[in-house]
Amino acid sequence: MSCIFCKIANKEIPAKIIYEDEHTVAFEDLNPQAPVHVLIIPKKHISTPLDIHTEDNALIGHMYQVANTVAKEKQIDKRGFRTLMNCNKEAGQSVFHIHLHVLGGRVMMWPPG
Ligand code: DGP
Repeated sequence: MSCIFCKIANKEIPAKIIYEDEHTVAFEDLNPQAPVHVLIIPKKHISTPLDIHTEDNALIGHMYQVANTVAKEKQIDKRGFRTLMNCNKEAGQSVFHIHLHVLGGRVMMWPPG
């Protein structure tokens, strides 16, 4: 398995893990785009958002609950934060294991560009 985020989930390569449970891992982004930039991944390998199927509905909902936990822990919940998942090349997906970005700690621009 050559997927870098599977390796992080399996502790084969290091990451600053800030939350973990049976189904997900949350860790600091290596190249942060905001004062808070955390990635939430499922332990299950899913390549892109297009590969999310009905059986994953609870897992994806759970990832958003984890995002809320992370936002509260990082104290950006009341100020506001952005969650996003890029899909394929034109959206900027560079790691093909789905990940929910949690960004905060500064004003977010819109449109995102
Ligand atoms: P995306 O462009 O949506 O696929 O986001 C991928 C993010 O993953 C990007 O913000 C940088 C981050 N990233 C890539 N490789 C690593 C890594 O090995 N460790 C950590 N912590 N983050 C990584």
